[in-house]
Amino acid sequence: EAAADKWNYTDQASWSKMTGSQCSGTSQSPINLPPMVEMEYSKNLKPFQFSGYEVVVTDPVVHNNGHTIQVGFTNDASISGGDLGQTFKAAQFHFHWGSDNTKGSEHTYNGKSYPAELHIVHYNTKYPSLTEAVDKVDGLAVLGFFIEVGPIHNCNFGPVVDALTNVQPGVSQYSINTTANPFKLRHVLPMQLTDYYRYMGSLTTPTCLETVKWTVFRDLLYMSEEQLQKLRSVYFDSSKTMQMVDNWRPPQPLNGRKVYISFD
Ligand code: 1SD
Ligand code: ZN
Repeated sequence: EAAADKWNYTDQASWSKMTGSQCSGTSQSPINLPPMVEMEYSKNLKPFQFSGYEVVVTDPVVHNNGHTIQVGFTNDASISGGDLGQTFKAAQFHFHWGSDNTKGSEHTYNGKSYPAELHIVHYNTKYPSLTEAVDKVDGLAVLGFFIEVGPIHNCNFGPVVDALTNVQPGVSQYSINTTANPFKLRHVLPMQLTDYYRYMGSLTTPTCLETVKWTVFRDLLYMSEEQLQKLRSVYFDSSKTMQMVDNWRPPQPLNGRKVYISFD
């Protein structure tokens, strides 16, 4: 792999020394979402239009990239509305999680961490690909969802979580059989999608490019303790010395940025 991929979560101080890094910039992600009174209601933050989210995901591939578990697919799914200005196409989704339930999310709410966070990475359709869009100021829109531990198995995450035993490093790509395990992007998301937080930020991984319009939803997702344990049972690399846990970056300074809310 390219040198740019050689970073880890235990030495985050060195992220800013990487070539082309913006990791010590002033509009970094994640952030702590401040208490309600410190956020600003915006009437422009209308509901999103989710297109292609209701179809059965085609050719889903679960990939251990050494930093996270990422799921790619070939069907078209996109978002517009939500004051994005343009249409953004879904490229992949992935997770960040902790070694225990007290931590794991990247964003926090009023100082509170959740056991995990789901990110759906979208790129502006004015660019031909995620790679082209990633360094453009209006390139990316990431949707973030807090994942809380719940009492029951979330069957909507079943196909992905059950694939985890097959994506240990070395066997890094695993295709989900959608005949046996069909799933839809919409079903992975919470029912209610009208209430969200919005701010301008960055990728949460090197090189932390400040090209992301962030949306974090108010409604939580749930996974069972067993499902969270399955995430924690993946290894970072083929030496299998470190379980893939705590692959989250802590909140970064707001530096005067405003956080807007779609509800009041
Ligand atoms: O961590 C992911 C990274 O794996 C990659 O998907 C990148 C987009 O190219 O996005 C970041 S994040 O900011 O969505 N965490
Ligand atoms: Zn992420």
